[in-house]
Amino acid sequence: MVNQDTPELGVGLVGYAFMGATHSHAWRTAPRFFDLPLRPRLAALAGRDRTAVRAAAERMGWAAVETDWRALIARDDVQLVDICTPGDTHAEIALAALEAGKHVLCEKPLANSVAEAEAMAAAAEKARERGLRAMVGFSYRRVPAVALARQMVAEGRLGTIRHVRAVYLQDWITDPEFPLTWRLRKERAGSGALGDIGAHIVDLTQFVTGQLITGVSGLTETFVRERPLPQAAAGLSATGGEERGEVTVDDAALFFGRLSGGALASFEATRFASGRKNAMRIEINGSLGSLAFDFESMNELLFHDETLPAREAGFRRILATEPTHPYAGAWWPPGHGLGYDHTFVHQAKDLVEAIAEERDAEPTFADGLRVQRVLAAVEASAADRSVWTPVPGA
Ligand code: SOE
Repeated sequence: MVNQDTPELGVGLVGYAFMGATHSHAWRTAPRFFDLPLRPRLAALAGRDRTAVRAAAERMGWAAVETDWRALIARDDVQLVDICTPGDTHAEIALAALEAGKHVLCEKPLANSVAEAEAMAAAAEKARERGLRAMVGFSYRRVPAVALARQMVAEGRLGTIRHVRAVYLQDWITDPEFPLTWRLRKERAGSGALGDIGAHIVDLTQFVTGQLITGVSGLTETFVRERPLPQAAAGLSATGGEERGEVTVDDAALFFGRLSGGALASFEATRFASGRKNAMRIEINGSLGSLAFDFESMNELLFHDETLPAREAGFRRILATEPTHPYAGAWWPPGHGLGYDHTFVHQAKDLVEAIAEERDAEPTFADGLRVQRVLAAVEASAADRSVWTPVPGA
C-alpha cells in the first residue's frame, strides 16, 4: 500500500532497546497497512555506542546513525524526533527538538517530575503555534478493544460511571536477585511501578471515562531494597554481578481516587504479581452497564448491558476484530487478532495523521502532564501516610 508519491516524514529515533524496537517496527509497518498522508522514513537512529547503534540500525531498518542526540535533532532529514530513552533525558531532548522545529513523540511517563512535565507541556503549547505536534506514548489507548470502550462510554452505553477498578500487574522483578536495572533507579526512571505501569492505568482511566482524577490517597512499597548491579541488560531481562546497590523506587503502588464525574476509582501497579506478565485490566461500572478489559486477552472487551432483562443480562465477550472496530479494519479478517506491537503501529499512524491534518496529536504533552500530576499526588500521599491529596489543575 506504500505510495511512493506520498510526501515523506523523516523520523529520528533516540534509543534502541525494548521501546526503540517497538517504535522502529511501528514506523516501518504503519504505511504498509494504513493509507497515510505522509510516508514515515526511518532517517536516523541515535545511541551513544557507535558499534551497538550501527548494529541496531541495520537490524531495525534505519538509514543512518548518530552517537549524539543533538546531532540527530540537527539533521535536515529529520522532521520528527521520537524519544525512547529512560525518563531522565525526556525533558532535555524534547525541549531541544521542539526548539529546533521538530515534531516530538515521547515515551511515557512524560517526565521524571511535574516540573519537567510542566516545562515540556509549555514548550509544546508554544511550538503548536508553529504547527508542531507533541505526543506522549500511552500506546494502550490504541488497543482496538480499549478504543471501543472509550467510544461506548462516550455514547452513554454505561450511563453514569460509578466505579473504575484498574490494575497493572507484572512479575519481572519478583526474584530478589534480578539486577538493579535503570527502571529500578529513581534518578533514571523517576519512580518504579508507579510511573512505569501505574501511569498507563491512570491515562487509560482518564481516556476511557473522559474524566480526570481529582484527588488520590496512596501507598507505595519497596519489597526488595538491594539488588545486584547489572552486568548486561536487554529489554526487561538482565544479568547481575557480585556488587549490590540500593533500589530507590517503589516496587508496587496502590491508590484510590475520585473522578471529576463523581466516580470512585482504585488502582494497583506492581511488578511483584507472580504469574502475571502484563495483566493490565480495567473494569468500569455505570448505571446502565459495565465494561471489562484485560490486556492478556487484548482482543476482547466484556460488556454487561444492565438495561436487558435480568434473565438475558450478564457479561458477554465482544471480539474487537471487526472492520467496524477502531483500527481493526486495516489488519486481518475478523477473529484473527492483534498483539502488543500493533498498539505502537496505531500510535504512529495517529501521529502522522495529526501532523498532516494540523491538529493535536493525543495524548498531548498536556495530557502527559495531567498524568504526571496524579503520580506526584500519589507519591505525596504515600509519603504522608495516605492523606487525601488533591491533584492540582483537575
Ligand atoms: C515495563 O514495565 C514495560 O516495558 C513498560 O515500560 C511499558 O510501558 C509497558 O508497555 C510494558 O512493560
